[in-house]
Amino acid sequence: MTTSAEPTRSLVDPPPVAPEPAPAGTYTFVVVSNRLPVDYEEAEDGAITWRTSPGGLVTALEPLMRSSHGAWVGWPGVAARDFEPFENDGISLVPVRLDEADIEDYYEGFSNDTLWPLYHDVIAPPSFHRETWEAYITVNRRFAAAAAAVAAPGATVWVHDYQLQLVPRMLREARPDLVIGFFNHIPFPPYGIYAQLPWRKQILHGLLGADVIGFQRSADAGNFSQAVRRLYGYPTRGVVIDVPTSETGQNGDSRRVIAKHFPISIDSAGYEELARRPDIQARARQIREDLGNPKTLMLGVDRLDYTKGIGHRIKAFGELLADGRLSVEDVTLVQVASPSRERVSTYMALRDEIELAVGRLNGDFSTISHIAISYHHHSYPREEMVAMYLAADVMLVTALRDGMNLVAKEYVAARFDVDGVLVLSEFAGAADELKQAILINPHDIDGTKDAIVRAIEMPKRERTRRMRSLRRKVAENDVAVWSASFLRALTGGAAVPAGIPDDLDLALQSIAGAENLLIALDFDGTLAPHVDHPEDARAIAGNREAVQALLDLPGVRVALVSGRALVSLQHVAQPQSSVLLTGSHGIEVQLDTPEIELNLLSTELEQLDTLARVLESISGGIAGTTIERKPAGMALHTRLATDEDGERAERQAREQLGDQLPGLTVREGKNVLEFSVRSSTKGDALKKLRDYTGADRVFYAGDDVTDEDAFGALRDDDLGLKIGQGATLANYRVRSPHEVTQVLVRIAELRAAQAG
Ligand code: GDG
Repeated sequence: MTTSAEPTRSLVDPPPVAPEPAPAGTYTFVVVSNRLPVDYEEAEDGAITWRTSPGGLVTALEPLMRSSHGAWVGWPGVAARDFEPFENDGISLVPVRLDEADIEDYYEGFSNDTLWPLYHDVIAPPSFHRETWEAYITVNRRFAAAAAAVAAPGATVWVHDYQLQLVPRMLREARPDLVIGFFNHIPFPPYGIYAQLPWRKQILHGLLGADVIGFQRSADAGNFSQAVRRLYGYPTRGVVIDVPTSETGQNGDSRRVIAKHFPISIDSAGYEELARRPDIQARARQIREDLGNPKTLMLGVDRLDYTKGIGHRIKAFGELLADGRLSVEDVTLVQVASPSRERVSTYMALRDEIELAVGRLNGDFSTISHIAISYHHHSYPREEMVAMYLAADVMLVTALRDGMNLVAKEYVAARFDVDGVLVLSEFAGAADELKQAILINPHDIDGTKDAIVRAIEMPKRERTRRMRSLRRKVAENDVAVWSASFLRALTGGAAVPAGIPDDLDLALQSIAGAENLLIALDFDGTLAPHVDHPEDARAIAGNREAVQALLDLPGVRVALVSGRALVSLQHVAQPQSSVLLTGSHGIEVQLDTPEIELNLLSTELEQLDTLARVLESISGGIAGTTIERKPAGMALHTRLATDEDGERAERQAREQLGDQLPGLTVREGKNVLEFSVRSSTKGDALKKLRDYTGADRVFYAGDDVTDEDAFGALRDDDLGLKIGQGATLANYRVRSPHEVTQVLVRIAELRAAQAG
């Protein structure tokens, strides 16, 4: 998140009398960041004005803030002043005081002179000072205390960025009831670099106080998990880290922490809306005209920061002019370098270095009528930025290391004309998503020069094709999608304790007494841990015995309810012969007979034939696509095809089948499109099983979203058990397949005891 002064402000007059803020401890959603999203101004007569800074984060969180009784905790941007909590633009703001010394040591010192360079792969040498570390602890404690004071019982608190990495742990210690999320806006470095930090264990400990730790790229999350393994030895599996709850780790209890990538984005519709404004388009034309209508206008927009590779960009451009591959008559580079961290000495030196390079280059190449680099050490209103994006034929993002780089996404969002070329460093997080940009290694000056020439010469058709694909990515993954997915992981992600909770045990005592009891169980993730290769899944040790104990009891039936095809389910589960089976989300059933029932109608069989014919012909004509037969449908796989071919195959399949078989059910997955002639859910499977067994009460356990259909089909007397995290309709939850086995054993014991 940018901490530089945001230049555009919409003026918001303070209400004559500040509205009463809600009393402390009542906010159910709290955001904590170094800077509040407002700037302070004091008129000569002492009147205070707050102007909102319209960053992407505010846009994303504003609706939630309003609807969920939210508060924002942060520094209001003016030193050594106490402000009472106040409301601005409908958001409750809770100011945290920073004195001059705090700004020097915690912000400019530890945050921006130690963590920032260290986390950006030591592009500049980090300083390590014990006094600034102490200040970092003190200020983090102040932020944690402020958040703890305003959060309601059980509230969700979302802490942002590298300045506040100790806050999650401090908050958890003060308020174990809270659900705590943390998002790191900048990269997390590889272990070899992170390990240089003298306080490396303390920072990890601080972060691990959160339930969900978000990063920009999966590589950042991987670096973090590796640091946790190396420095603490905690077990990690994929995105899950098991953190012992006791200091010694000896009582075996642990909290589950998620460390995962959630790539941040922008308010893409907002940028497009600005770009479509006639006045802004007119301004874009004006900008080109004022620059002498160059054939190609190139643009760089960055905070003046050594991570952004501004010097590398200027060097590449200068060499192209010197080589005669580009001419100042044809090409102009506009470079906006917005002022940033101007009191930190590295930044002062950088400014001198960049301005020397710009001056030298202009001296060497500019003519009276054509300037090589139009350089601006200012901030501009957002409207002006969008006009520049529209005016620029080529956008240069040459960061040496960047968490995401929002400028790249803003350029794409603004280009509603589906034109313009983005040259993007592979060291910016945005490169993970924006693959249709021209990706460069900015350290490779020759490669960068070639990329610039290629961008300038790119034919219109290729520009359009690439920009269309970039625009789809940015439109589909905007900042609202980002915040929603983080918060979903967070609120569904509060740690699930190990063992059988007391309320579940009570419910088990009740259900064990049913006259006819149906125990219906999902397999993957419920009886068997999830594995990389589905064919390797096996139920955990002890599960078979637990199921057998249930099967031995009168009045109990056990069923497996799976999304797998039945053949595959039989292979991995190897169930006892009296276990009832349903597969393919209820399309296949096997109830006390060796035969699998499919029950397809003759019209459905005909549809299946048509489906096969259409998909075979599409797949036969497009390389890298394959088809898979399913019991009541077919899947078109595009994983091995190029993006373009995959999209074409899926489009053709949808179009042709939409015409020929309009009633078909379509499910879209990652690189797979699945068509079924019969739509069925695990809820349908459960109804079938209930009818067949005549059960008066049902126990259902599952871990997946598809199990929600089964939970939805349960009656008041039944018992739904969700395994793991995530939103659910089930009324009880346990942590893992180990607990499911314990639960099955417990039901068998209780029922045997009740019968005896
Ligand atoms: C950090 C991470 C991550 C810049 N100059 C002006 C101006 N800006 C706006 C841009 C953009 C924002 O500032 C800069 O965002 P970036 O993502 O490019 O970079 P950082 O400031 O370093 O941000 C970064 C980000 O956090 C979010 O997580 O992407 O990697 O380093 O929105 O448009 N805006 C206006 N005038 C300017 O002169 N109005």
